[in-house]
Amino acid sequence: MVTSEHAGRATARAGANFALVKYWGKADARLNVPAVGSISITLDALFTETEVVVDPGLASDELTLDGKRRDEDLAKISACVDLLRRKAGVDTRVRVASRNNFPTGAGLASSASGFAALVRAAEGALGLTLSARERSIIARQGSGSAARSIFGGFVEMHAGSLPDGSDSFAEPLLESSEWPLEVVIAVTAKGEKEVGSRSGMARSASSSPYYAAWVAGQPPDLAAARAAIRARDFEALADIAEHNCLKMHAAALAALPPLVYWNGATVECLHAVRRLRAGGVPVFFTIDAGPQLKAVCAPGARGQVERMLSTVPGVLEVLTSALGPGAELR
Ligand code: 2P0
Repeated sequence: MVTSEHAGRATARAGANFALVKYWGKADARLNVPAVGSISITLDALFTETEVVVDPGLASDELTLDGKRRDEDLAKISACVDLLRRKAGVDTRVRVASRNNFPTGAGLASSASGFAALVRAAEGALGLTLSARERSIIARQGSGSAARSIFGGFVEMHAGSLPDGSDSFAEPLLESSEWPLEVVIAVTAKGEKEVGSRSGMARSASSSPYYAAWVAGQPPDLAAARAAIRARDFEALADIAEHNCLKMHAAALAALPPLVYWNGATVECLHAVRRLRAGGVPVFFTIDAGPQLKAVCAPGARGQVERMLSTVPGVLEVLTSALGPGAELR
């Protein structure tokens, strides 16, 4: 039953996020429950905007991404909208039109902002009113990191332990205005990555001798990052985030076949950020399942970091962002 006066069509925007304590590995692939919790920041300058139109005339869902039909992604999108259709008690098909204002699928977290915007827009179009926690649980089933983009600022994702995944959701830790860090992203390659996160995680879990150590090390890393964020302790957050990132990549590098997400420029950027930090600039790096380097800056340090990363050979483009809000209707 569609009840809201806005039902039928809604548009939502969600910011990309990246993790400072990473999600890598699943406890339940069917429900997409992560094996570990994670802590992320949501960005304001990199976002997905998605319109969902309920159309009783459609025989199946339709999806366009950046203006092009994406039939290959339709099954995942339909499965996510099905969760909302079930809550609304309807079976009507939808037309989904989604746009990213940043490169898709190159380790810039397009699935995070994509599924968060989809859930928020489909909820509106179907006339539902969900709690933020319900949104996060549904977004997680689309993509684990999307559970975090429901919220703005600093966000913690709980892995949870219940078999139905009902305690596997994200929650806000700190609003962006409470600690306005900024980020500089060094884009070192464009185009879709070779091994997606989903198969990379599965390969790490099944073949990396370091995977068990990675999972076991996560609770203390989460506790340390949570405490650093609550205390606005930049140095403590920098130490734990760099360590956690390198541990995730160590587990991935040791998979069979190996997962090498970095290129030469990624490594040069890593060294550039380390040199800046050693020279007293408040900045640290993190790298996800792709070759882009993300530098997190204390307020005031962004300009210097941006100038430095722009000069690193192999850097194609430098993007900057403040922290931003959670998924919201437009
Ligand atoms: C993260 N990544 O915490 C980690 C670090 C990539 C490296 O979450 O299978 O696209 O859809 O749940 O969310 C990317 O994984 O994976 C990711 P699925 P997702 O940001």
